[in-house]
Amino acid sequence: MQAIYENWRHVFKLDPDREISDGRLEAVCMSGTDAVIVGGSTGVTFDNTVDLMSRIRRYEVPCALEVSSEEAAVPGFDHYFIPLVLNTDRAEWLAGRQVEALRKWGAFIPWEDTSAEGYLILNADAEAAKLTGARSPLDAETLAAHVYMADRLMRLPIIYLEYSGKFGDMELVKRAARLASGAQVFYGGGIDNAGKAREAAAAAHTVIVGNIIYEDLEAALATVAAVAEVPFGR
Ligand code: 1GP
Repeated sequence: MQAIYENWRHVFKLDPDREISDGRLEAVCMSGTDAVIVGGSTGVTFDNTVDLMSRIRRYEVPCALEVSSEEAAVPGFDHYFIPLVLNTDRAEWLAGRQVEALRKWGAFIPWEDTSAEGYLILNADAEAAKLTGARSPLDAETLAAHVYMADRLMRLPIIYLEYSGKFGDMELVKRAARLASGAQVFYGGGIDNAGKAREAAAAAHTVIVGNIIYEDLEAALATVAAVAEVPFGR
């Protein structure tokens, strides 16, 4: 069975903890992006997640939730992504909190619509890096080892190279995507114009655009067409 995200090349990520007007949300949802992911590192609650989901649901765009806390797991999304942070020594972010949540909710999870993401947080200044104690940056060989771990040993369906807030090293991203034999490589971080979107689209399977939506909507919207221009063979 084909995963819903398999053909996603461009994704907008919206943070439930940030305000977005109806007009701007409409522009994002009608932009031609392949999907919207709802997620954030801090301040994500059940209420602000339900609220954002129901507003996105006015549009046809596929809508997924990246579940980063048990309290904010809201039913009704098309797909659920569960991040497992691979480059941290704090096991709670790899399989600790997740196991705690599964003890309670494991029997109720829509497994067909749920995928694990092997998260590599590569910008030490990112909120998520501080929160999880991510070891970053990683040199090329260490990154490659993490890709082998995620892709070959753990056989995770997705590897998420997270540079949140900073445009990453596209050579590293390219290398990771080339090494991944089964995993789909998501790239996110610092895409704030069409040029960076094109570069990221040439390096990764899927490009995720977040913050610029809130800073410069026109620039954010321009990334959709930019990614569509770049062919990518898996
Ligand atoms: C954040 O990877 C996404 O989780 C996107 O990053 O906000 O820097 O675009 P930016």
